Amino acid sequence: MAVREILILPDKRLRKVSEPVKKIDAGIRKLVDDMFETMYDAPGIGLAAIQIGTSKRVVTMDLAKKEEPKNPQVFINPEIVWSSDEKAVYEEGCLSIPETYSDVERPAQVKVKYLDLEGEPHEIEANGLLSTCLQHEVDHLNGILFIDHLSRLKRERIIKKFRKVAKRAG
Ligand code: K1U
Ligand code: ZN
Repeated sequence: MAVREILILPDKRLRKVSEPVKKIDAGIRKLVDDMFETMYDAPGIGLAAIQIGTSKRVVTMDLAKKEEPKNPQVFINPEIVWSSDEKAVYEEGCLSIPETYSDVERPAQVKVKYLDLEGEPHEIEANGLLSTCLQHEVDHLNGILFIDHLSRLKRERIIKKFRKVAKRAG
């Protein structure tokens, strides 16, 4: 297991559409281990494989509160198959856009199809933080960042700030 480097805006790889997983093999299991190690180290509540530079449709998540036991969840090839008309607003953050938080409006409920690490298919209906986090992570798999849901002005301000930071860092 290894803590991997998290890609930061404006890294172009964050805009790639990730490839479906065809076979859950040792490489995918190692990727998932590294993703959990990286997510817990950050710390974060979710991570998409592309955030550590691997363009595969794999998501890790743990929404357990500090006082609760860990609840690691893996979603392979997650697909949103239904979204509610009802909307919900949640303040989102992103490990690839550090220290930046903004209210984002998304469908309140979603149904998501995915495979677990054994390749077994599942379908869940999510609401609350699970719904928000799943939508945020599926967006990552499609090259979409939460700032794309903000006004152009807010988005461009954030991108400009991160371009400057990247330029200073060389
Ligand atoms: O995908 C990511 O960048 C991870 C992101 C997930 C997320 C957070 C909030 C709303 C939607 C999706 C994060 O984990 S940001 C960090 C964070 O929210 C957090 C970190 C430590 C404790 C509690 C929350
Ligand atoms: Zn994110």
